[in-house]
Amino acid sequence: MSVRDRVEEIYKQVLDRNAGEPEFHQAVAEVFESLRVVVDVQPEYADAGLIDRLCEPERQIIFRVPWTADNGQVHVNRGFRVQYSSVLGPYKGGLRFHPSVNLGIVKFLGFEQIFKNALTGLPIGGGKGGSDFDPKGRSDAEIMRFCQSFMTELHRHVGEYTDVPAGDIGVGGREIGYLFGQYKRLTNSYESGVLTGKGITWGGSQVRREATGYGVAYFVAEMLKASRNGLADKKVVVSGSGNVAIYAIEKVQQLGGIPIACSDSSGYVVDEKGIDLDLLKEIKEVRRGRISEYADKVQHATFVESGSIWDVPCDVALPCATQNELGEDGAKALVKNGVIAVAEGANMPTTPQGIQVFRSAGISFAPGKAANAGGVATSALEMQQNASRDSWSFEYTDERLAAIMRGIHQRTIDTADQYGLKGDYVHGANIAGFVKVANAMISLGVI
Ligand code: NDP
Ligand code: 2IT
Repeated sequence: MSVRDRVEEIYKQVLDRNAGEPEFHQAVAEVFESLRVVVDVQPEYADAGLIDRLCEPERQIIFRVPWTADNGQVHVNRGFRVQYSSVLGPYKGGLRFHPSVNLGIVKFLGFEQIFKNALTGLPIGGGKGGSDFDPKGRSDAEIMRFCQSFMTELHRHVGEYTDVPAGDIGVGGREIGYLFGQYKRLTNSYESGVLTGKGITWGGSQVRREATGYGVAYFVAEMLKASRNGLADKKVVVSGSGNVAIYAIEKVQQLGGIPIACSDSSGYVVDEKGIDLDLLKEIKEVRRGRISEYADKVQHATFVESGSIWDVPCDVALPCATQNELGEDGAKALVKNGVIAVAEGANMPTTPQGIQVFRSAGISFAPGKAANAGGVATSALEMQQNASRDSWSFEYTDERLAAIMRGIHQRTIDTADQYGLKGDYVHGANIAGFVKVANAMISLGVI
């Protein structure tokens, strides 16, 4: 059997053994596209069950999460933690609370995380978790009771040398606080390194809150640097208005770009004068409100309830909401309106058809594995600070983040070059991440 045939056989097995998990299939398919390129040159990577092992999580935990609402009603949610790969370090990756969460979603996120974490150059493995709990409209007390119940089970599976969760959709500083509090109570130890994204006064790192969004902006500035004078004066459309979107907007502004639109699940707003960040933070971070409130407050801004944010003409597009939010039609609209670069702040926000549109049009396109790695990289910096009982300044941590993003950008384009795929960030990120993980797997034997 040829090496290529072997790879196809493994891919078919993945589909058969993980039925009904389309997002997981999609994430695996995207990486396999790059693996075909690698095994043609280095067939040894198809030996010793290496790819088969990489497709199977080391451990998958599913548990019941019962909690009581303010009105006394008992709810039962499902909790997940997929501990995917610990070959480079403790499992590391966020927790997502959203009604769409299921095992397939957590597996796709965990799979992506392995390669993303490898690309950072820091010693972290890959994992992901979460729950189908819907935090929308829930009181602080309900969120706290849910987090406590979730951690009551999760605590036996995590630890600073084992598995280190952080935030993702629906999980921010407030939730990490409640989760850490319950972990501390159950274990009777102040084990700071068990979670990242903690508050600055109790073991958190400066810049972690900002890191994913800042990192996306640093990355896209690198993409534009060579030929286009960076982000200066570029019109930027950012989908979402959560943690990643808000801090992508902040850093884009600091780098001279003009973010003109953002969104949430109810619609999008356009402000051609540039998004008023203080107002956006007030609506989203303080009041936890809806994006339409922005247009209520800013007269010249418009709110569009149905329709696609990708119809807004721009130079740079940063999808920062969720998976598969940018499809073929959105990509075509962006290309038609003259977009020059797209960088994924979210995980897998662009569909394979969307990516194909950008490729065919020669648009610079950076996958989330590379462009949004600043969040987890700064989590690893938080772990470093916790381990050494130190805390760094905002400026120093931000410099470290910027250097890490430049490093990821360089590694990605160098790897693409090396395999004859100049300028292809998708293959570059997949291959650079894979080769690092694969070499470590070979060293550690069949485990
Ligand atoms: P938040 O919960 O802070 O914000 C999510 C934003 O996306 C909200 O505006 C939300 O709108 C919108 N959104 C979520 N789901 C949907 C949906 N199904 N349809 C339309 N809009 C949706 O999450 P983050 O900003 O932390 O995460 C955003 C993305 O970035 C995710 O893909 C996440 O995996 C990825 N990411 C996050 C990192 C982090 O450090 N937080 C690191 C790397 C990647 P609404 O409020 O209306 O639901
Ligand atoms: O997708 C991601 O990289 C995250 N949600 C952040 C993970 C982390 O451990 O900081």
